[in-house]
Amino acid sequence: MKFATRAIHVGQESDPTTGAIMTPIYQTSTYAQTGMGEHKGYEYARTGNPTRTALETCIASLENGKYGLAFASGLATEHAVLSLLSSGDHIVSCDDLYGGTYRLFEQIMGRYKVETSYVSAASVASYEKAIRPNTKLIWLETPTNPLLSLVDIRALARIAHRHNLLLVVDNTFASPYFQQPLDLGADIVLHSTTKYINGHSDVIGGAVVTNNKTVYESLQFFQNAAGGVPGPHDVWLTLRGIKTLAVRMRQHQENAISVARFLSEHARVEKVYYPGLPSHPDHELAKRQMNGFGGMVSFQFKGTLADVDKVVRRFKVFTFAESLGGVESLVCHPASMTHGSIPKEIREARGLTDTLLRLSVGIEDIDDLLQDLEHALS
Ligand code: P1T
Repeated sequence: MKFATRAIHVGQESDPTTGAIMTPIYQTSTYAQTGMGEHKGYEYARTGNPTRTALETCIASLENGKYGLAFASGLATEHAVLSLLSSGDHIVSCDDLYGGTYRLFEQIMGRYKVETSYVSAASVASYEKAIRPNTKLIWLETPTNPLLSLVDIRALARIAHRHNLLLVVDNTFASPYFQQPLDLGADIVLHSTTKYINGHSDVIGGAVVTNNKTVYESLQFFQNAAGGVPGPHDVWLTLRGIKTLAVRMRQHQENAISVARFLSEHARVEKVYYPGLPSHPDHELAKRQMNGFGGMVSFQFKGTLADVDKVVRRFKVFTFAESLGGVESLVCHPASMTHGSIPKEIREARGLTDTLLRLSVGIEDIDDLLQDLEHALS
């Protein structure tokens, strides 16, 4: 089955009891058991829930993976993956990544003596150079949040495996529609399903997919032992959203291309970051390793922080808010919002300046989006 069909049907067969087309919301904390050790596959809802199983099966299929697990948020998913490490281990990651991930690495994992080195996001060689005897993971986002750099997943997978490391890819920005990292050699792919996978800005969630049985069993153990699971209603909303992932992603991309072109020609825009633009340094790589370029566009505004504040107040269709990947367009100021937990000097050294704005281009009519941008930037 092709992607769009799998998004609608995998894990979501009609209910065997009633024939209901939609996966029921199994709003239960526990399940009747017929005798000691005898039950219908479910004992307690932290350990498993059929609505959650449907989502886990569907996301695994969309990532071309064998095993999927859902969590209560993207960060809870990351925390689960980090539970594969022990005190004294080391991570090599990219220097452009979601601020919350950086905070988790530094302020939580750091306390457990797990150290992270951050290297230039797009440079394959820099990851290998940073590997130490105690390195266990290479962890990357591609495209990165918020500067939309790419790294060659296939090349990094070769490096990771040569050094006996696991390669983890946060695929939130591309979504499985535009990129399947497991096919390129990654060991673990994760998502904030809060974003494109759910797509309607009404759920916080996360998921991880792998083909590695040992990794899966460790993550499943952690899911139950630490308990950061999503509730059945959130999971059901995510399943409802995932059915339209293919059609939404196509429209996000179509609108994002128009927005990126518009911004590239605008007098008050210093620089546009969008992998679909031929001028993007990773455009050729994007064409090779992705099936599309996605719906996120960032840009440097020509002006001061005070000017940027005026711009964000003028939007009428775009909403000034954190997050991304919903049907509605959002504009975000990473320095004060999503990446505020990264110290200013580190942020700026990475190119994440005070005049950077990030757009999550929605699926509204493109004429309205361009008119809104024109008005806000004027
Ligand atoms: O918010 P949560 O579902 O916990 O997901 C965290 C997360 C993980 N990975 C990436 C690439 C992300 O962008 C995020 C969350 N990001 C935002 C809230 C944002 O506006 O960038």
